[in-house]
Amino acid sequence: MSTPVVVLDRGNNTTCTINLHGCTIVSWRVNNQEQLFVSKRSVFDGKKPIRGGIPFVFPIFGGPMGPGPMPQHGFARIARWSLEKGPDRLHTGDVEAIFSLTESDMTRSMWNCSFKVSYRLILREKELHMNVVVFNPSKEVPFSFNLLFHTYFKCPDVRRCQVTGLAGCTFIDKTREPPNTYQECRDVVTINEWTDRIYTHTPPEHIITNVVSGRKMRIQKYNFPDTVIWNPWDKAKDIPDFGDDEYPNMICVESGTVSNPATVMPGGCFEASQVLQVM
Ligand code: TA6
Repeated sequence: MSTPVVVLDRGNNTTCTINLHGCTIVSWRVNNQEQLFVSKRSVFDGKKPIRGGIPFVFPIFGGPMGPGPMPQHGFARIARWSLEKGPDRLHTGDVEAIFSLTESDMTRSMWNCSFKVSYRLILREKELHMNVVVFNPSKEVPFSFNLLFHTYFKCPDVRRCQVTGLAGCTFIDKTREPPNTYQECRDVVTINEWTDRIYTHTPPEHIITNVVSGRKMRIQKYNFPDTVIWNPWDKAKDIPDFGDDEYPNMICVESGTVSNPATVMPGGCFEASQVLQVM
């Protein structure tokens, strides 16, 4: 069964849209130019995570801690979300939609928590605003989780991209065996090899240069303390839903709470947001 597709379109001749499969944003067009990478081998059956766009990683980042049905990067990427509100045009001309995810038989089979995730998107002319609230309805039990926007930005040649805002940050390098911790000594981060790094306690803003049409992409984040940088480089050949020759055309810069899980107390909530802006 294919996942529902939702389109937010600002219209008014400023072809500016986003398309979602489930709650993975699979397309974001600004002035009719696609800003996101989606592999030509990606699967859209709702059973396997989509290879590209902006997958929603929750309640874990990475592999499960032990045996069991919890998939890598959690269940949110393949869960059935509800379209709670919209798409609605706001008085500003922007378009808003709100999606929600609550526990189900599927989630309970993987994670014994009652929860509600509310995911609000606002599409502006050159910006995409993404806000998430995780609510704990329990009266007694807190829970902890990771949450991350696994954003695949499209680019003509990843080797020409530079990412600001990481100088001096500590990062976990997952390409090392075992993964080890280092400090970023470069002013800007570039990609010239397999790169898989969790930068911790990063500043609230990054700029990626040389994305689509040689433009820059600004990322502003709130309450997302970590930033993951990933490009599989030649490892793409080991990823079935990733074309062997596609890796030069994407860079993942992912805002999330990864190195330390977030904790929500009974009756409490966690809120975080990210704004993407084409410069
Ligand atoms: O965010 C980087 C990462 O954790 C990499 O280690 C790589 O596994 C990537 O995510 C893709 O994961 P996926 O489960 O979508 O194949």
